[in-house]
Amino acid sequence: MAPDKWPLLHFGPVPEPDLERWTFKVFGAVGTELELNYETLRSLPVKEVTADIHCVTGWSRLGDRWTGVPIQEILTRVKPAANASHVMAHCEYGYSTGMPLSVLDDDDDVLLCHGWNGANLTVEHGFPLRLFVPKKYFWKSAKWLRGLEFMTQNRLGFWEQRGYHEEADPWREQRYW
Ligand SMILES: Nc1nc2c(c(=O)[nH]1)N[C@H]1C(S)=C(S)[C@@H](COP(=O)(O)O)O[C@H]1N2
Ligand SMILES: [Mo]
Repeated sequence: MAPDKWPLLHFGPVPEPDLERWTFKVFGAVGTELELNYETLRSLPVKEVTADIHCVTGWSRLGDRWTGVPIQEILTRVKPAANASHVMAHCEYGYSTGMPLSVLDDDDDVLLCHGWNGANLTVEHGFPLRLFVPKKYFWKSAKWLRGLEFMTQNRLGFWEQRGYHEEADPWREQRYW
């Protein structure tokens, strides 16, 4: 798929980034809550991952380069509670998506992503920050991420409440339930 053929898919409007006021919060069942501003976020170590993405509606993109803060950088700072089992990603305009902590806690390719193929993500595709979880269908890769909430039990996110499969494993084609 050519770079100009990256479909846009989201519910609601594209937010206008206000980097002066932007914050990213990690809260809930953690040892230490964390709040970062944009500058601090961008000062954290980054990693580049080459990965494929799969949208539940049938399209994929193969081999793009995704840059961002490896999730381990956040997990070691906040120290999830021993009974934390799930994480909810919270975004602008109330979009949310949840996953087991074991899915987020992946030292291979889960990122707080701000770059794509060598440049910043475009706003349409989630700038200033999107969660990137390439092992799952792409609706888990929440755009305009503003927070991660650690939870001691599962809750359903936006698309999960609307019938998308909770586990979303593309290799098992877990699309809807
Ligand atoms: N904040 C937010 N993130 C979102 C969505 C959304 O509606 N809102 N849609 C998801 C879905 S269903 C897909 S397929 C991808 C699409 O990402 P793209 O528009 O960058 O291709 O974003 C995911 N992240
Ligand atoms: Mo999607």
